[in-house]
Amino acid sequence: MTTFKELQAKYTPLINDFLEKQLYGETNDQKIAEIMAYSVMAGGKRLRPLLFLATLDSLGREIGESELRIACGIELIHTYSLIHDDLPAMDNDDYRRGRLTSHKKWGEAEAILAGDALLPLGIKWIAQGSRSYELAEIITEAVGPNGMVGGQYLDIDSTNNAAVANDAEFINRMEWLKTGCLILASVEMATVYGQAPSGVKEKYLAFAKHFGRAYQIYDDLVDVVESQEEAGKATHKDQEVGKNNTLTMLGVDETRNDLRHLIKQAQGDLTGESAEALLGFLDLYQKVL
Ligand code: GRG
Repeated sequence: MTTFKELQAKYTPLINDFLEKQLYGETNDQKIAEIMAYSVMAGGKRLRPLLFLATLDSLGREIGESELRIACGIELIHTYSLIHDDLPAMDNDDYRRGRLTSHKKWGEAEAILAGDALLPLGIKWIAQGSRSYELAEIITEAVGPNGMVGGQYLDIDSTNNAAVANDAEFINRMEWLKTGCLILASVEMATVYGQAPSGVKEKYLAFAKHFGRAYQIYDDLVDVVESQEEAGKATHKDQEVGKNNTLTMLGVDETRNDLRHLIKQAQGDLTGESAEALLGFLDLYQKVL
């Protein structure tokens, strides 16, 4: 059985090679390909494509060119969301993945267009790799108004709205839509593509829901832990810009407790499954506990 570390070591370079080669190979205008590749090839963790591949591996399925194409399609869609999230009209960030954000490097219109180009290309790769209407439906639902875009809208809409600062139900929903839906879709597409039996599929989806919920609060905790290490104090940029999230609602200690609880639940979800590679994703969270 493959461990998470083995899977990561084997597939991260394959994902990176595929992304770079196909982005330039399938785009007629090499300048827009360069703008897209600037963000795609900036050293992301490839978490969502690896989740897709780890699920297939845990289901005992082979991984070849088609599976890699689907996995990379997910990464294109994720990268589009990061480029747009960083824009002045949204989070207005200057740096992402250790380099200038797309709009800082290329200009705002160029960054919008690079994101606009990555979204349909990602959907095309998933459709080409899977030849499945069901996968196309899962991914488009996950990133549309009932998923990631819906969550981003709630986030923007609730910024500086103190009335929701302690509304746990609202904050859970917003974070789930913004971050969890695409993570769940990455696993769900693999269970459909890999033809998991329904009892098995349910366990994998339960895992993905707990893992995906945990990922957003982990991401916020990383900021705090890193700023504590750097500046010796607990600060969080979201507090400064009026954002509402689990961390601003509960504080560091309770958020950590939530994360510990979610990890336990995710481990329990896969009881009885040989899913070592998937369970290994939970080790990521140790960094902030
Ligand atoms: C603009 C439609 C639209 C949506 C944006 C993904 C997102 C929604 C916003 C990004 C802001 C953010 C921190 C969201 C939480 C999701 C998240 C943790 C993104 C970062 O993903 P990682 O950690 O990053 O996988 P890398 O760079 O490793 O891919």
